[in-house]
Amino acid sequence: MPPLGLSFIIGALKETEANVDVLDLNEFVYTALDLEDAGRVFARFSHEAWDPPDKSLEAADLMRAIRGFFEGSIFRPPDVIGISAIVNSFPWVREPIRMLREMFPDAVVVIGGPAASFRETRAAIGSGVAHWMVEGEGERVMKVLAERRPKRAAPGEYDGIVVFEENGLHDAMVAYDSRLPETKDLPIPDFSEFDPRGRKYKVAPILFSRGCVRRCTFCNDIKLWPKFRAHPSDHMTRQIRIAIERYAIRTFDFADLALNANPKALFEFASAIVDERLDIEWGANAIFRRDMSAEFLAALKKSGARCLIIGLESGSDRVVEAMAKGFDIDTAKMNLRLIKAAGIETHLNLVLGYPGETDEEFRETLVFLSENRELIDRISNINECYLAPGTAIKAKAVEEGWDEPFSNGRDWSDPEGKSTPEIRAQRYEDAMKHLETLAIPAGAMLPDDR
Ligand code: B12
Ligand code: SF4
Repeated sequence: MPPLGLSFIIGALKETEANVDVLDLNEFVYTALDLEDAGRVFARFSHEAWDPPDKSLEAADLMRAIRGFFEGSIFRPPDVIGISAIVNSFPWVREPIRMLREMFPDAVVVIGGPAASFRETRAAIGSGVAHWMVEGEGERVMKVLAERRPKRAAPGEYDGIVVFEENGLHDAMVAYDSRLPETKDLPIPDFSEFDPRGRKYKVAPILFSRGCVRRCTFCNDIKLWPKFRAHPSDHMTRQIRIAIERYAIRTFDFADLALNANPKALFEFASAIVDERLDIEWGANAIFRRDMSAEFLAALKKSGARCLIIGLESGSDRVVEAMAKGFDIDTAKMNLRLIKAAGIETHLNLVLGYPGETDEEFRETLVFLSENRELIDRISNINECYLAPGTAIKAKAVEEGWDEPFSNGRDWSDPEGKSTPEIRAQRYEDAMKHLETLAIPAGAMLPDDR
């Protein structure tokens, strides 16, 4: 799938005078690593694949290959270099950025994406890497930086964006868009630089809404998209038409955090897909909610819904309440029954070892899976609870002294010793065995599964 975030940025930059060139380092690295099946790496449960590159020969070889890739693909010195990085990949981007700065000392270097969006990861990236780190949505900020090309700016308002200096970051300014554009003013994501037709893309990412209406304690996605807003239906159907007509793609993965966060808007969009006879198939993340009706789900099915991926996280009412999930277990069961009855697959996410989760509460999750086996098609994600930067639970852990602000978020133990790294590893193993016994597939669906 071509990357959606970058495609939005490209769409925005193409509204300016800028000439835009795109290098897909992700794709290059997977090809250079000669992974037989790169897709399976994405499906891995462990973080190992993303651990910092060490000084091994493989890492040095890879960096040499990346330099060769830059030398063979950049034909005009860029004025501005934008890099998109997630938290997991920041250790991998420092060295390629150092190379780019050496090759193009006059260029303004900007990092955006989740890695630049949290104070903790900005500190980990450190000084001397980028001139700018951009928090959150980057369409308008990147337009301003590409048009004005400043290496620094005085803290405060700069051409409609907010810029500030951060303690410890010497030569990097932080910027964010304080007046996020209405969705109707956002560009249509531009996939043309990724040439989806020339490659073997079968599925396109698509986005109906930004943000979420819930505030789960372990979630940092809401920090990336603080304000919930849905795209107008005609914006969406136009995008779908482009994907069908230009790239012959009819299968879509919604990148929304919760596609049904605004059911009324989603009902209208689903109806527009049907009215315009778009004939597509799609999957999306969703939330459990009391007001999910059979009629609503029938409309989603008719518009091409294949699966809904929902964060159940736990089978215990106390634990989901502590997580501030915004539903109870009875609602989850009722929703699963209706979704299956509508002919839509149900995929669930689980979080094991939330702070304070007892053995008994963990067993409630296993019992939930057994009792509702027929209503569950897949467990998409199953993870030991990770204290991510920017989350309410991480802030609590730091305040109460059972985790460090810049820790890896994986080695913590709660104050009562109910959740420790060992207990979580054991729960993970037990849950995986349980899923195997129940013959519930675990792991995200891959393009080949479609
Ligand atoms: C869809 C999705 C995927 C899809 C991507 C499909 C595609 N081809 O686009 C798939 C399934 C492939 C995927 C894979 C992975 N994902 Co993912 N994914 C998402 C999800 C749900 C939405 C991303 C998205 O499309 N957003 C829509 C666009 C518009 O937003 P955006 O990408 O954030 O881009 C905006 C800003 O970040 C910013 N921006 C981005 N780049 C740049 C660059 C510059 C220069 C500037 C100025 C701004 C800027 O502007 C953009 C436009 O507003 C997010 C959750 C989330 N809240 O974002 C997780 C998320 C990004 N994924 C995550 C992870 C961990 C992964 C994997 C590592 C999983 C794994 N174990 O393999 C892989 C890594 C893939 C990779 N190599 O980068 C994490 C990253 C953790 C973090 N906090 O950084 C997230 C945040 C989910 C989470 N909370 O755990 N993912
Ligand atoms: S429902 Fe999902 S996206 Fe929304 S706050 Fe909770 S975990 Fe985050």
